[in-house]
Amino acid sequence: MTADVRALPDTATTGDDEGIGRVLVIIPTYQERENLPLIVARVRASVPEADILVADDGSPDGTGEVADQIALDDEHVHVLHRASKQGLGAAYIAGFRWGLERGYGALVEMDADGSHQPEQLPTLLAALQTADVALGSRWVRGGTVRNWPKSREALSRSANTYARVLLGIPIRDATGGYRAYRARVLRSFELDAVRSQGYCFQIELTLRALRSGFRVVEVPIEFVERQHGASKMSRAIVVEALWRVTVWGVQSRTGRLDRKLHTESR
Ligand SMILES: Nc1nc2c(ncn2[C@@H]2O[C@H](COP(=O)(O)OP(=O)(O)OP(=O)(O)O)[C@@H](O)[C@H]2O)c(=O)[nH]1
Ligand SMILES: [Mg+2]
Repeated sequence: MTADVRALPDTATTGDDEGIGRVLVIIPTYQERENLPLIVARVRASVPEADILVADDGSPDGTGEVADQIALDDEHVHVLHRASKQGLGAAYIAGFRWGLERGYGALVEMDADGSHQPEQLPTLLAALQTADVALGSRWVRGGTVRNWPKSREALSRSANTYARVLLGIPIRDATGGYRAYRARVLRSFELDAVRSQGYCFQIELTLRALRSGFRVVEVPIEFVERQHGASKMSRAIVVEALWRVTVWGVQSRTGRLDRKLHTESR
């Protein structure tokens, strides 16, 4: 199911490629005032035809207003304001809906903090020529992390090993948040049924895509630790991932997982 796609031709640089349609890069933000203008400028330079949707959860530091200001001067930039902090997963679900309603062919997840380098986006999009989901991966050959403390690396590696073994998925980095989906993948999901947040949100979407038979590939990326602002990572996010993966692991062994993924919200 996984593949090394480094050799693929770089055909998605326009963001409006015939094969994948219009590209929407969704950037969820909470307290990213300093980072946002930098990341938007880098995305615009790297994939000029792509559109950007900033999904801000009422950041008290005024990130939403910074986004509005950028959008005023650039028709490729859009802003989705949500009243309060509701978590990364909820922000992405709202962003996916926004993009699907407007007919984008590819939807990209990207953090605002610079960890996901926009310069690597053409490679990620190129992978969608032959795949339904392209996961930016730190833990395949060629993937790296820069400036990450050993403790974070250990946490990420062990969480991924746990998910891979328990869920039986052939993915080295299922928790990463730099990824591109073909619209048809997200359209096929019952987005209301997706409840998880943080890392678990990424694992859940990976699992759903695989269980639905979509082609998921991993593309090596260099992940760079944030330089400005504070992490929203918390113990609760790690505990949620551990708990849900354990439950899904048990359910997949007893044949109940697909029913559960389908009916989680009911
Ligand atoms: N809209 C919205 N965005 C969020 C929320 N929580 C986090 N984010 C954004 O999601 C992205 C990832 O969050 P980070 O705090 O960088 O989390 P992380 O990358 O797991 O942690 P670090 O590696 O320590 O940076 C950033 O762009 C955040 O601003 C939320 O509740 N709502
Ligand atoms: Mg981050």
